[in-house]
Amino acid sequence: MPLNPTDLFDIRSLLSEEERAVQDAVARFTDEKVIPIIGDAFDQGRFPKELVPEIAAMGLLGSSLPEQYGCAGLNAVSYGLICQELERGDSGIRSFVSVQSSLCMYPIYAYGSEEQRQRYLPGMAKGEIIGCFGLTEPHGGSDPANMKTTAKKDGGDWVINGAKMWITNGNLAQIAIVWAQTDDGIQGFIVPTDTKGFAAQEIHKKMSLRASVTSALFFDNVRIPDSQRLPNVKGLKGPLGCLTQARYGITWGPIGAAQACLTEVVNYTKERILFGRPVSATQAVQIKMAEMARRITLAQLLSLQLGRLKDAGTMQPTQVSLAKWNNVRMAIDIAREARDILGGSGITTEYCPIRHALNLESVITYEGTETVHQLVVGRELTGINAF
Ligand code: TGC
Ligand code: FAD
Repeated sequence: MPLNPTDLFDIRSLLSEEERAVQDAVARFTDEKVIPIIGDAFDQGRFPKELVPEIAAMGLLGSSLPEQYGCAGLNAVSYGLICQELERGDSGIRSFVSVQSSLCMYPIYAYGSEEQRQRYLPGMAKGEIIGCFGLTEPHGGSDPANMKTTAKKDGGDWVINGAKMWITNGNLAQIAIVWAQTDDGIQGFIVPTDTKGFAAQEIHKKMSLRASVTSALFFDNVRIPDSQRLPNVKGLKGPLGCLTQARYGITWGPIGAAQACLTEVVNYTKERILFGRPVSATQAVQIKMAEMARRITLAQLLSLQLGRLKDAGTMQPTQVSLAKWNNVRMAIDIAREARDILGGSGITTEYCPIRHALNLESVITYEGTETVHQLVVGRELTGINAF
């Protein structure tokens, strides 16, 4: 039996029946609904919002949260597979799901009141309420402790002032999860985006994540009642706890992007005849493709074990950092190499590698830059904080 080129170690055999069913369903969606339109959407700089109802109907929003809130109650490995299959289509589609699930629904579930959970989670699972997550500020996202956005208590209300930068879904969202400095440390707020004083401005001229909405958010005396504050967390561990969820999913996503690039070059080089033989018959190209398969396999094993640790409740943030660093680096290297193997054809969005390579420039920066994750691992090894 020939091996599957994008799963040489048959990682799929390590999945449960339910996990395989989730993977198959999302793979079908990506093949049928995402891949046919995504090159054009990327060219046009357009998030394909028309896909949201089907993404929601498949249970991909907040998929790990309990069924009592209208969610699918899937395990962490299934969430990872969702991210992998969506990002095989495009990082922008995976980003939409990551932000809604891990950065918006998760904090409402983990830090919100029961009333907030009931009010928001079912509508968010249906894709009727879209969220965005405002942590990064214009003066430096790697150091969120140096937050300048403030929330001041005024009677029974809070008044928020400040700005957030690079916010995925910013102009799509009905609610923003906003992290702000208070007299009692950093706290999170659910801000309806139609509140007076709130403004979202889309960021244009992006060369990356073009099929995703990225915005700046502005808060000018935005007044919200205390019932919009997330009551069950204070301090930086609130937003960092959300990032751990999202970063976990991001360790899986780039595997899909890399698989798409490998598939593209395997097919292309069989047909491309140069110097009297297919390019795939040259040693240099075979070594490059073998290297891609090797690195994809290692990344798959890393994410699967991470998922099993997460499902067992023992996953540590340092492990997430190592996997995010490794897997995004793996994918961006593969996408760039695949682009090169396609020659001139590789510079258009007719073929996926350049789109994935450009997208991965964002993925390697957001959710903690590669350097941030290297320093997290370094700190674990040495006990010394070198930030
Ligand atoms: P430190 O001051 O030591 O820790 C503060 C508190 O947080 C706890 N903690 C964590 N909790 C959960 N998960 C983690 N990963 C955690 N890391 C730390 C920690 O235990 C402590 O708790 P307590 O109870 O003692 O107060 O902070 P640190 O030194 O660990 O943090 C430094 C650093 C650089 C690692 C952190 O600031 C950082 O991660 N910076 C990068 C910021 C970042 O990743 N921003 C991402 C913004 S969101 C985004 O990019 C979305 S893109 C989405 C998309 O489109 O897909
Ligand atoms: P900076 O923090 O200014 O970093 C600049 C450089 O300095 C980087 O190379 C970094 O690695 C390096 N550096 C930082 N500290 C150190 C150090 N101690 N030692 C050595 N080098 C260091 N944020 C949100 O809150 N919500 C979102 O939804 C969101 N979506 C995003 C979508 C996109 C497309 C992008 C590009 C970003 C998004 N972000 C979002 C922001 C993202 O998290 C930040 O861009 C990221 O955290 C880095 O922050 P920064 O861009 O300000 O870079």
